[in-house]
Amino acid sequence: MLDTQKTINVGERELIKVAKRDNVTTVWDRYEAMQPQCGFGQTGLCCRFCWKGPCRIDPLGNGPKVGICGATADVIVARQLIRMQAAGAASHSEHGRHIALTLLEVGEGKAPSYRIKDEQKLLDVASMLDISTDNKDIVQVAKEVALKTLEDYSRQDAKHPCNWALKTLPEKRSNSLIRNDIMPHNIDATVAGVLARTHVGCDSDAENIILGGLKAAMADYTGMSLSTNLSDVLFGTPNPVVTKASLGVVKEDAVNIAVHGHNPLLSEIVCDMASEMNDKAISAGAPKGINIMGICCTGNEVMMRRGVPLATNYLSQELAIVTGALEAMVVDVQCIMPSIQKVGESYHTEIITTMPDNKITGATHVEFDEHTAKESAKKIINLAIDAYAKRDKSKINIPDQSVTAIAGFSAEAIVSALSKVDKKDPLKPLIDNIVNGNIQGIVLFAGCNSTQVTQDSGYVTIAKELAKKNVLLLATGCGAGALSKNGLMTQEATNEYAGEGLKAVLTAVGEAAGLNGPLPLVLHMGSCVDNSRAITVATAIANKLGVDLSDLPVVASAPEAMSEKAVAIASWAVALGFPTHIGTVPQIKGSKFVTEYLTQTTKDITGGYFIAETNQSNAAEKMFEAIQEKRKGLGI
Ligand code: BF8
Ligand code: SF4
Repeated sequence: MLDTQKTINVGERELIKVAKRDNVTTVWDRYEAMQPQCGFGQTGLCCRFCWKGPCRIDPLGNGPKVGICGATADVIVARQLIRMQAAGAASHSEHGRHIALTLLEVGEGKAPSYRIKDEQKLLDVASMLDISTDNKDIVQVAKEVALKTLEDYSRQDAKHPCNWALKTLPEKRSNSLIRNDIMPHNIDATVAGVLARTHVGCDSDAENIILGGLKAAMADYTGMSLSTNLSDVLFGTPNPVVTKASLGVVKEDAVNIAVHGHNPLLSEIVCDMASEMNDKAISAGAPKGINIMGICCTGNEVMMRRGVPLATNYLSQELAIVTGALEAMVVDVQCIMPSIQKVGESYHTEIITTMPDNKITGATHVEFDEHTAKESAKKIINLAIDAYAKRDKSKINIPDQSVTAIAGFSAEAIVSALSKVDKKDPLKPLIDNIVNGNIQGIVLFAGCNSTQVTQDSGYVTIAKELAKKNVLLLATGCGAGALSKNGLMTQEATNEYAGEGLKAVLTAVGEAAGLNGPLPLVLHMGSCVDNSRAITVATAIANKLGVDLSDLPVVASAPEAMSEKAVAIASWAVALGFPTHIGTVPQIKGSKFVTEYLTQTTKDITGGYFIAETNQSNAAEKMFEAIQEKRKGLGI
């Protein structure tokens, strides 16, 4: 595999060479060692759900067409798919539960490291959840909001939808989800239900299984929606901020600490303590003090709220260590390659795990606890300062990259920018420009990187093509990472790549918002759980027009999807009615029924459907066609 096939990012390509020099194995080396990958696994036709198996279905030859228990290819494929959706939902919802429980502790005065940073947001959330705030102090409101949120994890009345799903979607969409039995009543019960129904000898109707998976995906939506909003309450609602992205953000003369993972509960406090302990790092010989940077979604969280630079996204996380100047990589949960410990050992980097249920053998574990968050953060920073002295100067290779990135586009920030154009009716300029065609539609880029795709190429290629066709671009997760570190979250990118209509709108709004130029070409909406921010915007537009989400010229794209969480997100995008592109080969191709159901049949049920397309230009074309179809439906 050529380095040019590994990533499009030039700085990262240099570091891949350095890794080779230093005898460090990276994700791409392990990918090559794994070839050829098993065709049964790739198509979803291998079942290991009981110890009579593994059972392999032979799709072409004369081999078995059913498993030992009699499960068909359709059932085997569908069951595995929905377990992925449930795992994604569990991951996002555990994150959400952690935030909700912390808010409860703040409401009960038990978490001194945290406070309510955005009181207005808390009041807005309370009102959305029908909690009266009259004559209540803000701490009491926090407690009630947390308790009402936690009902979504404990409700037993299957007829009562989750509060956070019901209240954040247009009524038409909620009703259709309820009608099709894909509206969850309880996140935990929905996830457990998927595990139960996919046990050997249970649900053996592929369609029924798929619908169960869409419900799990909606549980995922519920978990991320509450995560995003309650994180805003605790840590502030993001506003546009100018910062940097790419591995060029590592500083040779600073104690470099990367926060990696997903949960802002830890990274926020590390950032707070870093400013307090900066002088200590200077005294330890690092003239620039402490330099915090982010990786993956925790990186997106602190980038959005604090302007902390983003070092990189998923696939190149090991390369941050290969710079030879990273003192510590502090990780919490999700998307942390187990390999980083081994890479860290080749340099001086401390890998610090923090969560009791996410440890890495050999790494230093500093247990994080909401009650003693500051003490843990202090310990972590001290470890990093100590590591600075252990650097091997001959191993330092920091890419010479300085890429500006404008981030921080929460739904509130977008509405606020639009309100500078029309104070009374902020959504009007956006809707008017969609109607008049200056903006043809909206695409939300989300999801990961995968060894299946040259890193970041899917995002960058498709974004440029759709921008030319006047599609408004939003991004989250590693998609936001890709688009920021490759220079598309800048005003220059708008001038260079946006079609005339889109450029005119981004310029008008940017100028009105005092940016001295256009909004960036791609609006960074945050981490993966922040995908709910785009739904907030879409719901506001749908409600204003009196239509459903599925009527809007809005598409989703996950060109480099890899994780179970991404499967869950893409699936709820389909459940909400959006044509949803995936650019990696999903492990469902062994079942024609499942493939057709997800790419065609769901269109009649939810209005949404998957567009599976690995060719990036074709994908852009197909998404644009989907946008045109929706425009036609609206008569515009
Ligand atoms: O939650 S995009 S690789 S980092 S799963 Fe992971 Fe995928 Fe990145 Fe964020 Ni999302
Ligand atoms: Fe085989 Fe059925 Fe067991 Fe799966 S559940 S391993 S198909 S016997």
